[in-house]
Formats: sequence, C-alpha cells, structure tokens
Amino acid sequence: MPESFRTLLDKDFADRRLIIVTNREPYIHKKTATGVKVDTPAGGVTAALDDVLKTTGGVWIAWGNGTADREVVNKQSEVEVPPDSPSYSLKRVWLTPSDVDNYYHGYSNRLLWPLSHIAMERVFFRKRFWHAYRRVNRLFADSVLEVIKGESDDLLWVHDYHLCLVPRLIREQLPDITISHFWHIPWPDWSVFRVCPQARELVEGLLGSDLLGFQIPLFVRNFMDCVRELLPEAEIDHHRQRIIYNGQTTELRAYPISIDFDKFDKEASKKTINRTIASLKRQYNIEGQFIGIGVDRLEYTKALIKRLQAIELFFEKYKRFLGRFTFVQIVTATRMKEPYLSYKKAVEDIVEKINKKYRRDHWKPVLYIEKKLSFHELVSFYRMADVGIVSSIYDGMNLVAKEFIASQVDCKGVLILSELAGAAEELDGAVLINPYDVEGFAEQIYRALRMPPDERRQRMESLRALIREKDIYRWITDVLSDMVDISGFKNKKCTYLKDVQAVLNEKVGDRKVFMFLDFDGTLTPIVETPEKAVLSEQMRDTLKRLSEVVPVAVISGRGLDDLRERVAVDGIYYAGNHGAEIYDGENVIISRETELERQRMKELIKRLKDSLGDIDGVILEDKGITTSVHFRRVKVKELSRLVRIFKDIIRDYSETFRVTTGKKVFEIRPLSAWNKGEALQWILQRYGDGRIPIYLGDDVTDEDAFKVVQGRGISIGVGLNCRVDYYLKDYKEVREFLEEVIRWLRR
Ligand code: GDG
Repeated sequence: MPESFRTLLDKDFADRRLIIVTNREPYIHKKTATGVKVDTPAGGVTAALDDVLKTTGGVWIAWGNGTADREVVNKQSEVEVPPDSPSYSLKRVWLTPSDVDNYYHGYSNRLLWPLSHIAMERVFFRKRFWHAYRRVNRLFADSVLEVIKGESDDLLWVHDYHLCLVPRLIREQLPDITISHFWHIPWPDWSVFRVCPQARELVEGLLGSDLLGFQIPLFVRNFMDCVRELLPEAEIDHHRQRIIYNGQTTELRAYPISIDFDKFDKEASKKTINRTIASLKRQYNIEGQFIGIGVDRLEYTKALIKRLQAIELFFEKYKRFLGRFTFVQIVTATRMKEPYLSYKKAVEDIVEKINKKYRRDHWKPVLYIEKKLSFHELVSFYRMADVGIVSSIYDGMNLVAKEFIASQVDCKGVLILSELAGAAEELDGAVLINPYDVEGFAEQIYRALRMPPDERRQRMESLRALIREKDIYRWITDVLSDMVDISGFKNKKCTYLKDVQAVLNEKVGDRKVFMFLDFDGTLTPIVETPEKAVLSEQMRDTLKRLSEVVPVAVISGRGLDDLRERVAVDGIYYAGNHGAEIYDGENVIISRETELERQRMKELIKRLKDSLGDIDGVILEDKGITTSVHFRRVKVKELSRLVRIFKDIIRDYSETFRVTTGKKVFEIRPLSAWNKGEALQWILQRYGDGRIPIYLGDDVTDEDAFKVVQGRGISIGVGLNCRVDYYLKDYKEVREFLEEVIRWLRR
C-alpha cells in the first residue's frame, strides 16, 4: 500500500469507523483433515479492501459460507481477522441453503446478472427468488444495525448487485449515517432494465445511499434515465449528477475500478519469472510459439465462445499461423449451476472441435487450462503472451485487461479488448474489437500479431503509465474521500431558503452586505456547452437594480473578458479564471505572483510548441494565466511520446505550475493563482468596508468561496442542499431571491 494512501487513511479514520458490506467474505474458515484452515482474499479488489480495513480498523460484513465459519465466531457472529495479526472484525451473515439457491443463484445470478449484461435470453425469474432476496438483504441490514447503534460518524460502504436494498433499509433506521454503494457491473439502459419485475424497489433501495458509484459515465447516465422513468417524483440534476428522492440526496459518480499495479509489475519483474515461463512453456509444449492468452471465470458474459470462433476463423484465414500460434485459455469455474454447466460444456466442445480440425504432430491451436492458477503462474502467463484477449459482450470494467498491461514489463504484448467492456473507455492503446463481429475480431488478432515492435512498445508504455497512475489505491482514495466529504457536509445541516426577509433580519440585521455571485448555473441555466450560456434580460435588469443598492461581484471560471461580455452590467466587480483575474471597474488586477509567472508561462508555451509541434492533433490553448494542452485528436501511437515530452518539460516548472489531467487535456495553472475563495477575500478586504459576504454558487469550484464565507456571512447553494448554510432550487429562484434582497435593502 502506498505511503500517501496510508497517511490519508490515518487522518480521516482516526475517529470514525469504516464498515464494508459485501456478499463474499475476505477470509473463509474451512474444515480440513488437519484442522481449521483459512483461505485468504482471492480477488484483487477484496485484497485491496482488506488492506484498507487492516489500516483503518472497522468491520466487514459478509455471508459466512466456509465449512468452519461458525466454529470460530463469537456470539455476535464476529471473528477478528487477519488470523495472524487481527486488526478488524469480520461479521458473518448466515444463509440457509434455500437462501443461497434463491437469493444468490436465483435473484442475483439468474435475474440481475444477465439483465445488467443485456443477456436477455438468460434472464429467468421466480417469485421465490425475490422473496429470498428481500429476506437476505434484510439480514445484512440487521447485521449492520447491530454494529452501528444510533448516531454515528461511521462510513458504510456496500458493494454490488446482491445488496441493492441494504442502503434504503439502513437509511430508514439511521437517517444521518453516510452510505455509499458501488455497482461493479454495467447498469443497463431503461429499455432493458424495465424488464425487471422489481425495478422500482431496486432503484428505491439504492437511492437510500448518499453516494452511488458506477464504473463509467455511461452507467451513471443509464441509471438516471431509469430513475426518471420509474420515479417521476424524484428530482434529477443531470448536470451535477445528483438525485433528490424522498428527502434524500444521492450523488452519482463514475469511479473506474483498477488493480494493484505495483504488485503485478513487481512480480513480472522478478528474476525467477523467466525460469517459470520457460518451465510452463516446456510443460505445456508451447516453446517457440506466438502466444495468445485469455483468463476468465467460466462466464458467458466474457464471450468465450465468440472468442474461440474468432480464433477458428483466424486459423482459417491466416493459415501461415498454423503450428506457430497457440491460444492459451485459462478458466476458473464459479457458480457451477445452470446455465453455467451447459455453458462449460459448450466451451469445451468448441475447444475440442478446433483442436481436432487443426491439430498437427505435437501442436494444438488451443490450450485449455481449467485451474485456479497461483499468482506467480498467472503473471508468468500474462508476461509470456504476445497478445492478451478480452472479448466480453458487456462488462463493468474487466480487471484482466489491466492485469495483462501491468505484467507486460517489456512492452512486447498487445491487448485486444472488447469495446463493450468498461475498460475500453480508458484504455487508449488497446486494439479494440466488437465480439459480435467475428470476422473483424479474427482480423484484429492478425493485426496484433503483425504489429511492429515499436508500435507495440508505444501503445503498451502509454497503457502502463495510465494504470500505474490510476491504480486500485487511487480508486479507493477517490471513493473514500468523497464519502468523507459528504459525511462532513451532512453533519452541517442546511435549510431551504424560504423566508428571505426573516433570514436577512436574523443574519444581517443592521449590518451591510456584499453580494458575490457565480455565473453558470447560478445566474443562467446550465446548458450543453459553455458557449450557449446566455444571461436573460430579466436577470440583467435585476442585477442592475441590485448593484444600485449593494456592491456586487460576479466570480466565474470563465476568462475575464468572456465573463464581462456575457454579464454586461456596469458598476460591478468581475473575477475570471476562477478568481485569478479581477476587474474592479477600472483596472484588471491579477494575483501578484501570477504577473511574474506570465513570463514563465510564455516561455513554457514556446517550449511546448517547439517540442510538440510535429505531433499531429495537439492543440495548445493559451488562456493567458492558464493554458490547456488538448490531445483528443492525437493518434494513439503518438500518445506515449506526447506524454513523455510533456512530462519532461513540465518537470522544470513544477515549482511554478500545477497540472491537472482532464479528459484528453492537460490544464496548466500557476500554483499561486487565486481561487474563487481567495478572490472573494481580496475583493472584500479591499472594497468591503466591513460588509458581510453573501455568496451564491452551484458548483464544486464554488466550495473555496463557501469556505471563506462560513461563519462570517451567508453561503447559498443553487441546487446544492449540502456544503452551504441555505439552498435554493435553481437559477429562477436566484432571481426571486435577489429581488427579495433589493426589497429588504430598500425597506
Ligand atoms: C466484476 C465485474 C469488474 C481469474 N482466473 C484466475 C484468476 N482470475 C482473476 C483475474 C481477475 C479476476 O479473476 C476477474 O476479474 P474481472 O474484472 O474480469 O471480472 P468479474 O469477476 O466478472 O468481476 C467486472 C469487477 O467486478 C471489479 O469491479 O471489473 O467487470 O464483472 O482479477 O486475475 N486469478 C488467479 N488465478 C486464476 O486462475 N490468481
């Protein structure tokens, strides 16, 4: 675990507990001939969450399905883990065989799993599945309630499709607790989800959460569409990705899950790996071959049959690879009930068919290994492969794709990835395929095998840089920090601003005020693209009259000139570029250091232009104080060169500028440039004359300003009902509010 991550955990969890709820448990106690044995965390995600709890302490609640699980727990069904150095409690939920059949194999795996993966033919439903699902979710919720009693700062993190109802069940008992739910698989669109007989109950269950996490933005959008159809009474804010239902606000976010990059990278770099690779090749008789690899649970959504059909077609089309290429398919059998038993049979049949058709002497085209590999063996297979194949018909993320990348330490392998897997959203540099287009798939295998070494290296280097940065610890940090933030803001209650006159009388009284207003979303409605935002004539008129009775400043992320043009009201203050540039009616004031940094920025832009000039598609947007480097149009094979050059140059400026990465854009901004809060403070000190600030804003970038206002003025969120003293619903209410202020000041 990285040190920075440990520090964050120490800080945020010093006086609160983290409670994790999952279907599967991190430690399984099993009876063996020699006594009770403990199986340690299997998957990467479980291992990383286990790492977190080992550091923070807390409780993990899960189904106890080990044969000796009951033997080792106390009266509360808890056991301290890990067994060798206990640091947190594992609390087990007990299920009957009928629960397992109906809740797990039934509702979860025969309805929700295929439905979410749009495998409609496989969707199967019985009423008893639902009854058991409700019962078991209630058991999990009761278990949580035994752990958290009454008011508490604890954070509750529930996982996956087995436990949709838990958030609402907990919320009903503990209105103030902070709950997050992460949905690991795809969320389908409404035309698919409507098939679910309990669609409404499931969505209502999840909306008991404060924070709902999905793998990619598409699933967030799909979820919002389903809520719109199912719960017409819910307020949905698409721009801020927030839903208010039954008085509960739920924030929706995409957090693409990842892997422990360093762990794979280190294992793949070990000296012993070459020996293991050589011995595996000898054992399986694949020496001197081009090697393709697939690692999957025996699972129809991973499209093993389509993949094997593509392999068959590949050999049919490109005969010169007969005897020279072996596809190694590693499978682990899970959920061994129908329809998985039939699927297993179908996969084995097609493997046999291909091998029968093309087998020669000692060579066979498909090597099928049904075995749970050790970590060392798994990494050895990833590293020896020339191509890694992931062909899912739909997938939340797909960690195998990322593991293959992290194990490719010598950058010679190519990742072939289904464009329908969540991972395809991030993994620029993979060769994308559509698993339904078997012919195109076969051609891409050929392309990957023929790809020149330079291109392979470039693609793999940029993929590795991405996963190294966005690893599993970054994923956990992102979710936990948002939970900590939400919990902090929740504890500070805020109210809907209804009686403006009463609030002003109470909070301002005889004192004088200074109005600060954000622009987009506060004075204008939110529109598709920033260019389309227009201030209405009515609002302009209100602002003019307001500025006659009180000093007004408009503070925005837009460039200063753009902002002034759009507002076009004289006699008010303007702050652009998130507060880095201020116009006081006569002069433009720039945060002092920023002026000095202008020269550095010019020099930096020149260096970037000179060095990146020959890469097609790079766009440098010079915004004066800040600069953006857009690379959306840059070819994949050029990306790693671009990133390398950019990072080399920017390193020389690390004491002056900060770089943030957006979607295919680097934003460069002086370290010392003012934010909205600092701009507000500067204006208030200079021109405020002891006035009380009232700040209205709608966005995360307004939070710096809200913080400055806290305790000395009034913070008002537009569409935000947390993080502020009061909230208004939308920009229309902002105008009514400003009219009230004018009336109050003229009273
Ligand atoms: C769900 C979502 C999402 C497999 N065989 C062996 C082995 N494995 C490990 C792999 C990998 C894991 O199993 C499979 O991960 P996936 O991401 O492909 O898939 P799901 O189980 O379907 O998980 C998925 C994930 O949740 C996380 O949110 O990415 O989209 O469907 O880690 O390495 N590991 C070892 N030996 C094997 O033989 N050691």
